Amino acid sequence: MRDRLLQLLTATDSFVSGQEISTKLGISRTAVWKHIEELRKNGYELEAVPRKGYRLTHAPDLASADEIKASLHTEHFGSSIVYKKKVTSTQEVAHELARNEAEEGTVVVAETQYKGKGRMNREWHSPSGTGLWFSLIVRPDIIPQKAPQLTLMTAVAVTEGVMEATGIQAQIKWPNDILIDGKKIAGILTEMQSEPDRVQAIIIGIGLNINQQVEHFPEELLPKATSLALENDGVTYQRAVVISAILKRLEQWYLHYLQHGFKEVRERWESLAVTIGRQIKATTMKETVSGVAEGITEDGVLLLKKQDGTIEYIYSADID
Ligand code: BTX
Repeated sequence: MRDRLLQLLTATDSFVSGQEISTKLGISRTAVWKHIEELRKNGYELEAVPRKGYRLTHAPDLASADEIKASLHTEHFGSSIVYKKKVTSTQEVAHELARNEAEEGTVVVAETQYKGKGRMNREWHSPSGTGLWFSLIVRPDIIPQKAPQLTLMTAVAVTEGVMEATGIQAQIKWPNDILIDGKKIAGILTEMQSEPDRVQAIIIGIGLNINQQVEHFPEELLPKATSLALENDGVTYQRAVVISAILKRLEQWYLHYLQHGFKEVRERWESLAVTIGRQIKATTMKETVSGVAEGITEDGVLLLKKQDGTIEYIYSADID
């Protein structure tokens, strides 16, 4: 009910009458008033004028299920949202839900993670109430070898979602970093539950720095990380609006991918990637290779053209 009430109030800058809310939500005028009071207790500011109704003047930055649903325009991504104040990692919660038959499109979102993880068990810094730390469960009918394509698809959707919600130009750095002016704004971690020849679930984890100010970052991250607010002169964003834009893009690309395959995802990825066409250094587990990034393969493998003209296939590496 609260998400539908919020939807009505946020859809306009002017007043919505108590009668209209009562009719649209199918509840009594007294119930409307109680829900409005509930919103106020949660930090919403509303102007109430007799015979005109209610007008929303301030919304707090909450990323709970109700707030997200109020701005969400998807068919089924986010139709089930599990919201937690504090978790080890949203990946862990989502894995557990996926093992217990959670439906495709289920989202786990947390205000903070105390064991947020990146690739290869690196730490993902997830300070409370500032960014978006969330995991999405999908169940594509694909073979496990194709799962990395979904990481690239996610990078496209996050980049587009950020640009749509904020107007800030973001770019992708292979394989899964989202950057603004060379600094990391988001990371993606995709993990899989599978049988030998079939994917059961893919858990797409996304960490996106939104409202952190300088003091929220550990010193060692400051030179290489940023937040949307820092890129916007410190002015903050509504996290629910940003996650809604990302989930919408994710759903659109995912349906497109299932129907038409990876081709257009790959083309879009290459057009958003800062890496492609540039001289780079790829540090893999066993060596460092330099060359020009030519593009990616169908499986998301980076093609590096070395000085002698040969092509090196980079499966996993850190790029400078
Ligand atoms: P990654 O291995 O590419 O990046 C991890 C590295 O990024 C760290 O070693 C550190 O240098 C840097 N880093 C850590 N925290 C931040 C941050 N907040 N902003 C910018 N840079 C940072 C990327 O791994 C994948 C991250 C996925 C995080 C999401 S959050 C929701 C879900 N739950 C979970 O535990 N992980 C995912």
